[in-house]
Amino acid sequence: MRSNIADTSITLLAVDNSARSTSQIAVLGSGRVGKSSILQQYLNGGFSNAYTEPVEDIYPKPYDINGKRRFVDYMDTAGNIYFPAMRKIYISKAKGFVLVYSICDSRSFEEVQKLWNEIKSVRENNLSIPCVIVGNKLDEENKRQVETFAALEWVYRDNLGGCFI
Ligand SMILES: Nc1nc2c(ncn2[C@@H]2O[C@H](COP(=O)(O)OP(=O)(O)OP(=O)(O)O)[C@@H](O)[C@H]2O)c(=O)[nH]1
Ligand SMILES: [Mg+2]
Repeated sequence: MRSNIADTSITLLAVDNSARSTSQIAVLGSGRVGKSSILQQYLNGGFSNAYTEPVEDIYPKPYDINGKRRFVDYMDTAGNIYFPAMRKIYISKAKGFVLVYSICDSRSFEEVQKLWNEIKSVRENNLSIPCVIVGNKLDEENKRQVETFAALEWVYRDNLGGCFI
């Protein structure tokens, strides 16, 4: 996971030639699939089993690229989107996406496909938008509802990057 999110960040910084020094990566997906946990693990190196209430939060992370300090704002979003208008803003503005589903929740897999379709319908040049699909809760194999093959087949067909964690 670590390398996939990091790769996404580097890619989007490399293509961002604007004067702004901040780019946004939106982490989207259904409620309780593990978006906040993944971000905490990536940014702080830790994981807690405690569930925290869904909040919309911004985590800036600095990167030194060619001697210049650039920031990536990781946007943690609420899965049970109470604010559809916020989702529309993320979808229209983010430079990159991490779309998360749980392998134990087939509806969450349908949701990431809907999200990607929405991104494609709103954004031009969507093939150049860095987007990583994450199948989370791999440790819950006994409750699996989404077959690895189904996810890989979709990711391959839609030219997306992916990982299972
Ligand atoms: N077994 C297992 N549990 C996980 C994993 N990742 C997260 N969880 C648990 O799943 C629950 C939900 O995780 P969150 O990270 O809060 O999920 P979220 O997607 O941010 O949820 P919302 O903020 O409601 O949208 C928590 O109890 C986590 O501890 C995982 O890989 N495996
Ligand atoms: Mg959360």
